[in-house]
Amino acid sequence: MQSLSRRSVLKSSSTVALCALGVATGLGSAWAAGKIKPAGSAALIVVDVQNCFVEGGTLPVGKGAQVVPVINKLASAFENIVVTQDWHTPGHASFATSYPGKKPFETTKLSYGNQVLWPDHCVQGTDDAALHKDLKLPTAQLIIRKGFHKDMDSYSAFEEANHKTATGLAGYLKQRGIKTVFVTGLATDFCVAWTAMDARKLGFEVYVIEDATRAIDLNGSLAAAWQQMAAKGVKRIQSADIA
Ligand code: VGL
Ligand code: ZN
Repeated sequence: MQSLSRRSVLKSSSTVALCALGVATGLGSAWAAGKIKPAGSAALIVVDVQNCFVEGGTLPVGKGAQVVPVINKLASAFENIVVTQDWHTPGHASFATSYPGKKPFETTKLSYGNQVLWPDHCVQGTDDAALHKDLKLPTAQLIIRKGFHKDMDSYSAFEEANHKTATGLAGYLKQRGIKTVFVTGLATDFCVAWTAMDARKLGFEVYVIEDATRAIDLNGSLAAAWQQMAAKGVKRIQSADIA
């Protein structure tokens, strides 16, 4: 009898220790007792929630529109919000139609490395490239457009695919005293992941809010993206973790 109750005490104290470890290291949100309250030095980045990436668009991400109410709700927790738009020229280098014989979702080699070839999407000024009509972010302060150089793609909101050409977003955030970014939007495994990883590289603390994203998941790209993000110190949380 006595040893039984002793064992149950031991068991419960080890659970407490695990919880404390989870909070201390920021490992996963499951252990976190408290919620995260974004500070004045935090920004919500809303990536590419555009008609092109939802049902009826030219490059629809499965269930893409489901991020809209999640992001609208998150917005009230942030003083600072930045929105991005994928904004390609007609005949863009990332379009399969720019290469005779190539089909969408095949790849090609460009000067800066491998390029996935996409259906024509998010062409500048088209309704397809407009922000989703139900996205309600009246307090957002900046809309940054990317992928507008005809010969180069830009998944990341910070730098284009050559890893040299800056979009200016890092300078903007740093001049405004932003230290932490929370990344949401479409697609988890492309523009969200590249934006999050570049933000780490540029010295920001970075969270990706998983249920405020949806993925394309091309040949295992989603699992690979989470792995690469974790390796770079990007923290994976859920919208319920935000106070
Ligand atoms: C994206 C593929 C091509 C994205 C943009 O927003 O994730 N993916 N262009
Ligand atoms: Zn694109």
